[in-house]
Amino acid sequence: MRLSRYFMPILKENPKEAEIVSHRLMLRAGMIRQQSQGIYSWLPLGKRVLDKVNAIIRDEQNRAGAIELSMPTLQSAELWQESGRYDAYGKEMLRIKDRQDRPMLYGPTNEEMVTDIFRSSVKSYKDLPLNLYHIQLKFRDEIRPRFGTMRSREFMMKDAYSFDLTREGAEHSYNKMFAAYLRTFDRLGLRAIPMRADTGPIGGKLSHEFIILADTGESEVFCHKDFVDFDIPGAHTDFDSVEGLQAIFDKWTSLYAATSEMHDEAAFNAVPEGDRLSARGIEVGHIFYFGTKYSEPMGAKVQGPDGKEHFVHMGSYGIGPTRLVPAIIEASHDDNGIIWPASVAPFDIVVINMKAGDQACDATCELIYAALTKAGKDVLYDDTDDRAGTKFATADLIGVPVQIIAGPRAVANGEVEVKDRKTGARETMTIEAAINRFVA
Ligand code: P5A
Repeated sequence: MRLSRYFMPILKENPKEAEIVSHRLMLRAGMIRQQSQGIYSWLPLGKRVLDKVNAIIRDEQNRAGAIELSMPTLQSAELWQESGRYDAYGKEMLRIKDRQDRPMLYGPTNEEMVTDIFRSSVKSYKDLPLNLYHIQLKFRDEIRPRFGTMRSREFMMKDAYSFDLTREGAEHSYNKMFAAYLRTFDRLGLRAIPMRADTGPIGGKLSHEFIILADTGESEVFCHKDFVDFDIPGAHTDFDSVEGLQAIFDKWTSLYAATSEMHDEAAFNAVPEGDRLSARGIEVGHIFYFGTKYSEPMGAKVQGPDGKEHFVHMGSYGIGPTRLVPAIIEASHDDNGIIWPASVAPFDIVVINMKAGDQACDATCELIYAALTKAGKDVLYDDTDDRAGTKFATADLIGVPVQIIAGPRAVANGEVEVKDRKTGARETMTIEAAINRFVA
């Protein structure tokens, strides 16, 4: 992508409305724009990151055996009247009427709708277990939308829903998502700790929030410090192994970890003082087991091996991609801007032409840009006629992991500089060596 033809509206000044660093940097880097309170557009640079986050989430959902579908954002109130949540959900639900005066709503979550899909076609235990997910916009009319897309009114959610014949089966489904979440957050460069949590309007008794420790987090959390170094399940984890996944779950729940709503002071005080971590955190995921809470009132049942009908045991599993992007920034930035983990960086490499219009600089940058693009890298080429200082500041701000800098003096020697955004380390090398370093 040539920057001169791209759309990346950088802000020079710090936006006044931004209270936390991730919000400030997302606005300054031209990643998002607020359209009305708590409702955002994702501009091209932000969209690239969001797509990469979603690709990792999707990959891990698929690995764990979940199946992707797509459900609408607008839902009929009737379904919610069946489950009893239409009145219970309160003011957070945006209620709308269509032209026939039929009550509709902008979905805050999809337990009812997916249960309706399930009951319309699954009739036998032989079709279980089943886990259906989508990555879709949601709307919650939050009292205090804030911190940009961290807590917005319209936001994206990966929501998965599992169906099993028995409670034991449902626990295995829960453990699959538990392990998939550990892997997902790890691949996003984050350390997320599962903590016992309140189930709120989703319901049920068993739930875990996945929390990233961060001073700007909205949740108050308490846990054993050893979680920070626990091993993440590997890529070859067997998601069909009941014992294997139970062992992962048991290990990751063997020490104290709870959000403030579930906090048990006495149990926490039993943890040796030096091992106690009391901190603030960002909730990036939340998983639930709620048994037959929706299947019973909505009549979602299957025929079991005993020939009788059984209400299915369900769970639901949410991740917030539009919250994860700022959460990653909270965890990875410096005074100059964002430092993206390679897995979600909007571009792999930025090529900086320090003197656009200079024949040798232009030719060198074109050569590198073409070679790296051909090798499958996402390359941003800063071919604008901005000052070199402005270009360096922009490259640092948008946090692309590698900068290849072509200035007249180095280029005259057939060389360029390669800068690592994270460490700031710079190396001068031949043009060929710079290309070869990034062409596998
Ligand atoms: C689980 C999937 C649910 O809604 N039903 C379907 C369950 N869970 S949840 O905890 O309420 O939300 C899941 C995740 O969505 C993100 N999230 C938000 N992100 C940005 N702005 C918001 N206002 C917002 N509300 C929820 C969080 O990552 C949460 O863990």
